[in-house]
Amino acid sequence: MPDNACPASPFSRSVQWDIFCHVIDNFGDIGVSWRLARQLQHDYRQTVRLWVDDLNSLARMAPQIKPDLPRQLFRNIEICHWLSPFPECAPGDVVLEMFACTLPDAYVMAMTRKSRAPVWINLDYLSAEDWVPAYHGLRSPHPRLPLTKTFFFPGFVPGTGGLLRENDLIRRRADFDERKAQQFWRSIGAPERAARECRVSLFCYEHAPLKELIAIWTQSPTPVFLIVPQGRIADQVAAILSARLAHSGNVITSGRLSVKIIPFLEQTQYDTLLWACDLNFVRGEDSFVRAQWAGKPFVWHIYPQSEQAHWKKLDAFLRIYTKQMPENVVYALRKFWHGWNGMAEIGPSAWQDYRDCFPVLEGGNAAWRQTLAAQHDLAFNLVQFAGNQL
Ligand code: TRH
Repeated sequence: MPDNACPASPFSRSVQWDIFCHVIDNFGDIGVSWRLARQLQHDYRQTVRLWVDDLNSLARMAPQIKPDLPRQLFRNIEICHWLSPFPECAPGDVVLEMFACTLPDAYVMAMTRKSRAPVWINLDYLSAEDWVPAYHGLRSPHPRLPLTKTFFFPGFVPGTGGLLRENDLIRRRADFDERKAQQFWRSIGAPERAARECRVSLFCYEHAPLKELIAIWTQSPTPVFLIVPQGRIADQVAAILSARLAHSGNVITSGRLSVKIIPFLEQTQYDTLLWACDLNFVRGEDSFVRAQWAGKPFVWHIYPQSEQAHWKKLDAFLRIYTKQMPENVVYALRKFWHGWNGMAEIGPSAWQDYRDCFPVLEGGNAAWRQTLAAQHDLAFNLVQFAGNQL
């Protein structure tokens, strides 16, 4: 609970939240839902029920969860398998539909029967585009029923819903020192760092120019140690290097490049990986935000959209993120990010120029993180908004 919580504030009350998550693909929908559920419960003491239609995806990042149970309590969150037909249940005080998933009809009807209509929020995808503040908070009355939905847009600038950031995140990140990093490397069976090694985490989509970058790294003047969580990308990396197996534990070496495939980590552990590496390749939404809190140089592989709409989104983010950075750094960073996202060629000079910027980038990232941390976080904004309506 924030320090400024007083008895009349929205933060002094615990209300019941129902979060609905429909897993479309990948891990982003459930990744954001699970992180938000944990923070609402832990930092704001809200009562949280999370409805998920694919518990296997959740179990990948929280292995204690049993995908075959219709209901279970974990970390004080009630996790329910969202099945059809939807079971009869009393709706919560706040109903959060993640990324415009369609709520079950029976549940919406039950919402209308409550003596006080629940606060109904749609949490949308993250974007750095200029239109976001104007759309954040817009209300949409239901065409037939006495219910109103509010659109919440996460974002990077004031006037948006903000970003997920646990109350203790900045402190825990600051406390993460070399000793903790070494402990982490031991815990995942990674070797000690070699001199001048660049340690890189890799999480991206299959269409990334992996082959090109692997060829560059193989010939790199300094060693590159790549860590890849198990999955399709690990298989692809192993195939490019003609290694037969992409087991977790494998270390594959080719020229100056070594690759270690690790198990898909628990969500909290994934943060630690981002803190410990020198460079993080991230994607989608949640890992992208976590890389910004980690503060290390990062490369975003944006989720692809039709007609290359995502390129505009990528440039919108680059504009605000690099605003205070020196021109040569902006140039090198844009060139590399564009290359990684298929907007330009990616060659050895793009890598080397980008790599040379790391010392300056660490400073730029710290300043960027400070700007973001000066704003309220997404869970705070949601609790405040919902509490003020109830
Ligand atoms: O998996 P994603 O590509 O998710 C995407 C995006 O959210 C996209 O915007 C959305 O439209 C699409 O899904 C449906 O990338 P993202 O958002 O980074 O989510 C990955 C989650 O997986 C994140 O919460 C971190 C977590 N993770 C782990 O817990 N352990 C791991 O080892 C790894 C690699 C990731």
